[in-house]
Amino acid sequence: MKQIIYESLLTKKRKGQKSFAVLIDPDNVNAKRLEELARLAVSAEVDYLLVGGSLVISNHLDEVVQHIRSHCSIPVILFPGTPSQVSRYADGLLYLSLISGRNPELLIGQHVISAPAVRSSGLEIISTGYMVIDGGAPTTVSYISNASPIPADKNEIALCTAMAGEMLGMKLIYMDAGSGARHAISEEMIAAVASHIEVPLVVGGGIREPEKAYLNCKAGADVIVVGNAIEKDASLIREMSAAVHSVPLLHP
Ligand code: 1GP
Repeated sequence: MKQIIYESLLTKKRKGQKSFAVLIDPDNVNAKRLEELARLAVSAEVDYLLVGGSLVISNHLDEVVQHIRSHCSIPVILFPGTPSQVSRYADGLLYLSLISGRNPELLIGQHVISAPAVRSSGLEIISTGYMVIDGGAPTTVSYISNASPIPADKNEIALCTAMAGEMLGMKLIYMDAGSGARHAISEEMIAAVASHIEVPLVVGGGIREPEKAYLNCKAGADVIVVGNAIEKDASLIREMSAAVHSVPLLHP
């Protein structure tokens, strides 16, 4: 199975090169908006476009992905909230297992049901240990998942969870405070997790300021995901991307 996106993440991680991803919720975009986002993302040198949400109500995922693809060549990675959110027009798919929760359906149950469709999609599948961290208010993901998030100050739980995910073979750890979280994940927790794993670390949820994106990268995040703040103000794409890419390389 092709591993183009993942190989590029590993290469960047070795160099300490950080990536910026914009999250697009198919429910909140139309063709005009997608064109604007694609244009801004290209000029800001955004690394990845994530498409998905915990509750996709609309039924136009294929259309959304095709529309993005026709306007830019930034890799499109699906971030599915439900097993039905698969589009063969994307480049890759985060195959999420909610390792911070204790809901067997989201750990393995839905994967069993969707496995044949996911495999036959031909997408690059990236096995991802998904960890929801308390962001100060119930978010859609915590409600839908029916699983408690990791408390925001329990760094040791977060790092043990991430270590377990990595040892179980997950290729990526995604720490998420949930879309629109009141409080983004602390740099202390990010640093604790990053120093105990070797796979790339994705961080998202409630990041509103470029400064916070920068500090998260300095703490050890490899990929920063921003959705809500950009939905409100698309011009933030440029500043966020610049902040993430301004982190000095390990071996320039
Ligand atoms: C949510 O990590 C993403 O799953 C992004 O969160 O929408 O709050 O930026 P925001």
